[in-house]
Amino acid sequence: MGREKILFLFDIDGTLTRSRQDVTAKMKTFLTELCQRVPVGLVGGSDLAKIGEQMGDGLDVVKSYEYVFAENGLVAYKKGTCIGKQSILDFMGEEKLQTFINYCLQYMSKITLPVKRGNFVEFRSGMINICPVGRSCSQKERDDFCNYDKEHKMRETFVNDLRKKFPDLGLTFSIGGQISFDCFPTGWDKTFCLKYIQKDGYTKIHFFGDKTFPGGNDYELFIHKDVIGHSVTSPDDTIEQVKSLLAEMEK
Ligand code: M1P
Repeated sequence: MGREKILFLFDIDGTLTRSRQDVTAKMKTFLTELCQRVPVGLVGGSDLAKIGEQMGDGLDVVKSYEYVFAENGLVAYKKGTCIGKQSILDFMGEEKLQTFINYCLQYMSKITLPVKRGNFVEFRSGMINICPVGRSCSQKERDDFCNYDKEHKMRETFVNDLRKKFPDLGLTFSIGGQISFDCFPTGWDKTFCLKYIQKDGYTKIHFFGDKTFPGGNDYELFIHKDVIGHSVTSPDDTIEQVKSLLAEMEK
């Protein structure tokens, strides 16, 4: 690998794990071995608690990788230490925030779905996650909503409505997972994590993500000029692509 300073950066849902599922033993072993060869970073849309739960380390996940970026990097850790945290509350202010949340709750109160559960608005540090079916749904209800949404475009319609209703709030709406969408200030997408990484002088940043298409929450980072983007189709595909890349680099 010569004098290159290389970082491998991974999206989580759909890339290292199945959507909102726990990491497999196979992937965990693979990542542990990879970390011994190159610095590894994680960049997920979820909050830190969910990332820790999925990756099997709880909140200690921040100590297992060179970087852990939760909420797209709006909550950032390097070698186990918090190096940055953004606040959507500071960005929007209470009044605008409440107007926005109230509107979303009102909108969701008017739609009928096959099932509705609880936890429709999740307020995070740097973003708000809106979930029409409710985050407390079961795995089966999650999968059912995901299929229902493919047909009925509930989230797409909701997001289009929000774009029209709130053109001046400076928010971006991103459908990154199966049942919800994220709302965050424009520019606070996954490229946000680069402001921490770039300080550390990497000459090559390889990023692996599954939602690399326009509108997907990996897109902006995937196409960023300072990043070599790799589009994957599943956790197994990620392992195969990383293996090929390592073999290529070691030639
Ligand atoms: O990491 C992708 C997304 O994962 C979850 O989405 P969902 O619950 O809809 O499958 C959420 O944590 C979301 O914020 C995140 O972007």
